[in-house]
Amino acid sequence: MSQEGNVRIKKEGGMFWLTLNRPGARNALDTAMLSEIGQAIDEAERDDTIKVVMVKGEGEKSFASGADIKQLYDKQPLEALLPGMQALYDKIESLNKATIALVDGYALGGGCELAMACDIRIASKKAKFGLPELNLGIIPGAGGTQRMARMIGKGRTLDMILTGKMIDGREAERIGLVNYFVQEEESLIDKAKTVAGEILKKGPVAIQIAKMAVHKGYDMDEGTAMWLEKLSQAVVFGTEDKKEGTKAFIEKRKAKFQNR
Ligand code: CO8
Repeated sequence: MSQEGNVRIKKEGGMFWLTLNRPGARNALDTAMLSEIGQAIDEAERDDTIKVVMVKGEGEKSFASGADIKQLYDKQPLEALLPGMQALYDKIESLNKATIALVDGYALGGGCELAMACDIRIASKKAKFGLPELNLGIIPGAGGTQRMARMIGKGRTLDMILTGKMIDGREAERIGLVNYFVQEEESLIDKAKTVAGEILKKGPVAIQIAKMAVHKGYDMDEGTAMWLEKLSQAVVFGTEDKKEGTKAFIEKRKAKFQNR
């Protein structure tokens, strides 16, 4: 994959930086970029040195402005049934690594949906979130109607979708659309590195299984989800990392997890 194409990647201390790189189009997600994001996610998935994928947009104006509207114009009805953006975001949600979206500037439509497919969202003062699809005569189609409702409730989601309004990072934090709103004194990158730093201390197997239990369990009935949790725990109980984590606590030292 090109290191300087529509997507840039950089690996650094267990973090996989994935930068959307079409600043001239406000990082609009065209098919080429979606395909490159998919390849980058595959690469992160296979790399045992990676624990956290950090998704950001190039430039300060936009995280991602949504699907490329110039490409949308020509789309035919049956193309909406193809896997496309929705499948890519499902893949990101199911990734065996933690994911953090760093939102600076616009996160609109498919851009907002991309941020919602990540495990943790951090917003800067310049962040603006919205699902403006109805302005184009379409509806959110990459998880917006579902992930947002699960995150902030049906009432607020319908307000966002039907009015197409944009909200800033502070409001997004207030309603639970983002986990952290970065104040004046701290940069978005520093905050994201601090959050990632906490995840990097954890065992990779436990990260993966915890993610799966939350994401998959959320859509099950509670009794089945509790069983999923129990069975997931049985899996991590069998790992070397569990022995190391508990032993390190007893010996009053930091655990060294090894993905086993
Ligand atoms: N697609 C294509 N080009 C874009 C997009 C976009 N989403 N957003 C911005 N651009 C381009 C502009 O056309 C412009 O190009 P040019 O310089 O060639 O004229 C350039 O980026 C800069 O844009 P602006 O001049 O508008 O920049 P501003 O800073 O004034 O505004 C905004 C930035 C607010 C982001 C504005 O560009 C905007 O409103 N963009 C559209 C946002 C939008 O409607 N997003 C939703 C798209 S639909 C979607 O995501 C559906 C997903 C589900 C699809 C499922 C398919 C099956």
